[in-house]
Amino acid sequence: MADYSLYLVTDSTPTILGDKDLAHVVEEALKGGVTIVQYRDKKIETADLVRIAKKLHVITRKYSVPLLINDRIDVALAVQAEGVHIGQEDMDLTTARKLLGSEAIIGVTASSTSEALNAADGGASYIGIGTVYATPTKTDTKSIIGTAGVRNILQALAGARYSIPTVAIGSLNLSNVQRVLYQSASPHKSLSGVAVVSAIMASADPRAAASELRQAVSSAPTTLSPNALKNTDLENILKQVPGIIRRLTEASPLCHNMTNLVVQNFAANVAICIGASPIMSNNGQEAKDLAKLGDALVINMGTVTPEGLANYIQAINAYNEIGGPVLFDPVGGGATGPRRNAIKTLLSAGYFDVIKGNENEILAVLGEGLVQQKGVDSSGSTSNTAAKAKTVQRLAQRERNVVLMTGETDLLSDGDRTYAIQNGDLLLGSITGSGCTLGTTIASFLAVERGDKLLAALAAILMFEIAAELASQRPEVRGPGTFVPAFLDKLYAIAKEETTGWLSKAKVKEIDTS
Ligand code: 3NM
Repeated sequence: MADYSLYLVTDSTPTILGDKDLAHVVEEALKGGVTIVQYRDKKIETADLVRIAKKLHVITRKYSVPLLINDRIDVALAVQAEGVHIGQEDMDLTTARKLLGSEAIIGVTASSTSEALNAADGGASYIGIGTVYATPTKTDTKSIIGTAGVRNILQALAGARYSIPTVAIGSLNLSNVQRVLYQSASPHKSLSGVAVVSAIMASADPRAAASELRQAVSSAPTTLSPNALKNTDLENILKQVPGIIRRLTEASPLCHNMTNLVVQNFAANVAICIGASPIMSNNGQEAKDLAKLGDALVINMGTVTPEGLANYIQAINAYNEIGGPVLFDPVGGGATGPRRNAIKTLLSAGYFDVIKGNENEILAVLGEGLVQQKGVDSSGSTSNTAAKAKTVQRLAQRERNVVLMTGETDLLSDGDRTYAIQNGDLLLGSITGSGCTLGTTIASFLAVERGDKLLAALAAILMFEIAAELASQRPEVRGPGTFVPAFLDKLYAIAKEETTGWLSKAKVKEIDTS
């Protein structure tokens, strides 16, 4: 069977190929490690198509790599290419198979589960799944399906017991291939590879581009796993919380906050009190240097603007590139259209180790149906704990990360383990920034506990919420105004181990979501 791990689709348009020679680029890409080539040119005369296809076939044969022709069965026959790739609007699969024979590789494009199942049923050799993300290379794409859409298709194929190879396409490049492979994998079926156009064809050094991509697709993205060192016993999990706090105060990790105007000062104070070292920088250009320091990033979209969004993306890429933990707080995510779009943009721009938000925000991230949120605050819930737990688990499974839905009962899941936490104090709801600073706290914990991100988040939540309970009981606390300093004092006292025994107040319960 063909190796689909790095699938090159050619493009001869000047915006992508530039003044480079097509055959030379293809040969360089083969030297770099491309495993299959599709010759695609929608604009050229048939005679030229055949001439160039012949030339490319001489080259691909030298590297024992199959050459497929886009759309044109006649051209594939004329040059004796190994196969074709056909879209939903091209010649039907049955006719193509009849013309090319049983040995030929025939790939079919699918953007939905029904198209994919039909292709598999009809005897396609592989399925090209797309469009993953919008791409300037092909602007007439039917639907942008994201990693969640790819995953649905893989799940449907696995469910119907098809072992057909699959590749994904659409804006895939070195910065996102590992994440896309990881996030799109369903429990029983993963992508066989990735298909790219511009990531290789537009590169000044196609050989190096192909070689880096090949390396990326064939190595496991270890930094992305939400629970590489998974703890399953709740009692054992809770026992580890003080040790994590100690590691935090000893390491004093940098917590890079790209946060809203409202909470910057409060978030910096919370970070200092728990033992982290805050930096409040909304300038994406600084992110590469900050990411290199090796700690965590908070993306809090409380006061998002188009310029802010571009900065977030720069920072997410910088942290993703080196596996630095990133927490996403989609503040007010369901409040306006631009915020809902910002969520979509950010989800496709990179990987978040943890997504935290109130119920409306988490529903907005899930993106199933319109959630109308009033302002950024949490508002009356419409579902019970069991339903919320399922939502949180589903999103964690979809994004393959850790998701926290805050509320009177907090729900935390890595898609596998789901916990309900009933700590905290009502006064947290009467001050601004309690949710945002919880994000800062969790990110700081993620910086020192990377093996089990769910454990990191749980430890952070418990420290934060039990500190609030203890603070509210202080005699000097008479309301929100006096609560804030008492709360900071309690966080500080717990970090310094001046307050002990607090963990016995933890109210955590495992939820059976089956
Ligand atoms: N087919 P790039 S998207 C050729 O969705 C093609 O079927 C697509 O280009 C589909 O790797 C696409 O430069 C172009 O984003 C992909």
